[in-house]
Amino acid sequence: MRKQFLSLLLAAGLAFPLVAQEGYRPSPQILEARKEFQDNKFGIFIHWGIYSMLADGEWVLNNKNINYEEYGKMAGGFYPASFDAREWVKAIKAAGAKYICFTTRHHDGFSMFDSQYSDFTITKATPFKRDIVKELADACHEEGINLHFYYSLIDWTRDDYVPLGNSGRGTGRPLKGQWKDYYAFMNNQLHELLTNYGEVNAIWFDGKWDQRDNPDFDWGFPGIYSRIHEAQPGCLIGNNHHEAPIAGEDIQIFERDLPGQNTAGFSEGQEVSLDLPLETCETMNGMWGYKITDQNYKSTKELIHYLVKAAGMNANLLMNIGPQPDGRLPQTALERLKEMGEWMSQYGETIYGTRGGLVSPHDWGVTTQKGNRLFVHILNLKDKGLFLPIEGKKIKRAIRYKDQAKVHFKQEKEGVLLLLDEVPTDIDHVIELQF
Ligand code: FHN
Repeated sequence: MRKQFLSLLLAAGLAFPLVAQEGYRPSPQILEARKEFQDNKFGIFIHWGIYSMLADGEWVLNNKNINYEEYGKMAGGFYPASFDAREWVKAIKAAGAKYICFTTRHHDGFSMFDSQYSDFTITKATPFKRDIVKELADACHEEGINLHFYYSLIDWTRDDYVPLGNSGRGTGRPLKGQWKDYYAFMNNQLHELLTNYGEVNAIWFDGKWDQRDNPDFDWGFPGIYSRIHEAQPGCLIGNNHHEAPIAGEDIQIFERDLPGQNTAGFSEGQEVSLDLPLETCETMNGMWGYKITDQNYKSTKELIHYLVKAAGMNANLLMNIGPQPDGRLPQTALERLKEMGEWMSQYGETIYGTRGGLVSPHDWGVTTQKGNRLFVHILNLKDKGLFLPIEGKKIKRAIRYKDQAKVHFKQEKEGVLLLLDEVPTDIDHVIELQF
């Protein structure tokens, strides 16, 4: 099945083998973790930090050229009294998501965990003092939700962030430090994250793209990656660098676009991996971090379509929420989670554990597949008939997934014509074909 899907991608000019991974042999444990990750299909991204107090997104320090010392003082007022990790995790689990990716430290350099390598942390610099990552990790482990840690490569406040790029230039921090110190700092913090919080299923790096002014800069990823695997051999590694994954990376990440698309401009020239799990990340509204004026939430239908399309393109969806400074998830986000959960409780079987299906994505929708079951997700069809170019496979049975009603079909050499009783109007009209 995978072969067929890949050949369709190739035919569409979408997928290529990646040479940058040459020589890398993932361990059996990593291969198993990759499979579990792909089976999980749906995760929730959480961008949260002290920037939520300014309610203008996670880039506010850079965008407003705020002085780094003044920005740092905000930590003294960060007291998210309503934060309840269990409530978050329960709402996310009820949505059908199988993992959470949390920003342990974003570009502002503030650590949402207790770290002996920085004073700019939730436990030392705020009156709240509670280790948010610890509470979230414990809640995830209790609820059986996988845990991924976002970790920024960029730092807009430290003086030893040497690969200085286009961002963070207006924060006024002195640049007098040395790269070796920053590198050691990152490795030390990653070690803390991987040894103090139980099982971590993935580390999600971000920010390599900031080195544009310094294209030959060497981040020393092989060293970072091998230390991660020393600490947790089954921990997956993803790096949102908008380039082909390099040796040691397990997930190919697409930002604000489905694999093979480039509407957001982050995926230019990015070839879709044939070998690696794919993940696409997107915001529920418009911004990653909390922005008070951004009420531009996608509808539940749009979110479900995004998830289904990602699955049909063999990718996971990592859907973002930006919590409020009081520690609550925004009400609209909670409503979307609830409605997605209702849909997933009915249709989850057609998403979890599947891979991109035999029929490549079309305007009308996508297909997902599990063994000899092909799920045809009709998202946008104005007719009662749908032709599927399935050749060389005998269809034994066609049913409407929601009520198991028989669907009439005609099978010819060139493909199968599904004859529906009516023009589909559901969010996702799923037909199951059994071979
Ligand atoms: O700069 C970040 C941004 O704030 C956010 O974290 C996203 C998530 O994919 N990644 C970066 C932009 O590529």
